[in-house]
Amino acid sequence: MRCDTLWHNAQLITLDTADGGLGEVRDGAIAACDGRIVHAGPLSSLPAGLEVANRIDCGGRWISPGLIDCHTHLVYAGNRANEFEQRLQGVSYADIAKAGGGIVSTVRATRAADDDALIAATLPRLDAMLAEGVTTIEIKSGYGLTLDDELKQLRVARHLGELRAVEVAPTFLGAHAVPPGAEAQAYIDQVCTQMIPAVAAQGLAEAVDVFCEHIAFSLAQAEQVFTAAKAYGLQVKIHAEQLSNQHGAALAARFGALSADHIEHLDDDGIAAMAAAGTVAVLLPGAFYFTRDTLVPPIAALRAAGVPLALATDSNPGTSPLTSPLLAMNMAATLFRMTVTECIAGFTREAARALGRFDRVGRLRAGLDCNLAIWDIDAPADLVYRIGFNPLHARVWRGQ
Ligand code: DI6
Ligand code: FE
Repeated sequence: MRCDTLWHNAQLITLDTADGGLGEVRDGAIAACDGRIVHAGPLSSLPAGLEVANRIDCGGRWISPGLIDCHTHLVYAGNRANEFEQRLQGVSYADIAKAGGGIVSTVRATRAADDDALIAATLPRLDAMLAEGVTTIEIKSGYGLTLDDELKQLRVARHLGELRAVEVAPTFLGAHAVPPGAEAQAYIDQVCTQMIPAVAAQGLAEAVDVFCEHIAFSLAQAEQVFTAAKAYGLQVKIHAEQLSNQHGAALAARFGALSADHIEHLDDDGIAAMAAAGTVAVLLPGAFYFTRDTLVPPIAALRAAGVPLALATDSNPGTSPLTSPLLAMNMAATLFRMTVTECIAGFTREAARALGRFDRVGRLRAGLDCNLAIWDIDAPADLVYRIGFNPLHARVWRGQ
């Protein structure tokens, strides 16, 4: 057997364990062939007679799977620093939204930008993610809110994956906000009868998301969106129970959703429904922090029920202008009391699960894509413990 590259003299965080742990391996090695892992484990168990084209001595550094950010709104124009300043004066996020600011102000800027301008605006954010070891990123539309502008955002998301060595998982979030001048139900009808069919026909998204909230769309409207998405063979996910309990997570579970995200206001019935359906909980500590939320998601109950816990940045201009998965891990530990293992798994194995990619990325295991983050750290906990420090030594995407 031959392999293209062997990374050796490394310590591994494989996340490939039955008990949900980190799967640490001392004196480990990873071998890759044609972009896939062919061996991940102790150097001593490397297949005998392996021919290696390229050997990389990692100097004792730690290797984890490349990080996966499973919930971002990365593609948009403009920024909302002005609203941030208003909020410092005491104006609430909901009040800003009711006054025509909030999401709608980003919609104006995003509609005015062409593909090139959107790419130029987004690349620095994407590069910040890559600099911290991200190798797979979900990107939602939702700042266009017309068919053409939503397609534009999704096209840009796809193009970003061609410009950089990263896999983009595109999600259609037409049901993010009611566009200015529109009526919610008429707009949702348009999302379901025109936008979802067009997005599906062009293959521009693999999933459909909906913001189910009193300032956005109702439970019945979310159900309508899910029904349309399923009819076109798209997966579903939801922004649920962020500001209030609309029972969106239970609805998502009923539709076999990939994930229910935010879920600060989730109740016991919602937890039971998610556990029964295997719906991943995507926790977004950046939004919790930035909006100064005080209701922590029910982590202990989710954990007890066996709901998979993923983490993401929710990178967006309004509630989480965050492009650092490492900082999100620290926030999850500090604000949500998640363990180091949960934080690292949340940005790797569990994030892969939330993107329907559990069998392809997120662990160091033979057969999976060779996506690696190589870290200058003394122990895995350093990734979660430090604030504002980036110990990434190297990043590998599909073996390169
Ligand atoms: N929930 C959020 O926190 C973001 N979107 C959503 O559905 C906010 C997006 C924004 O304010 O621009
Ligand atoms: Fe979001």
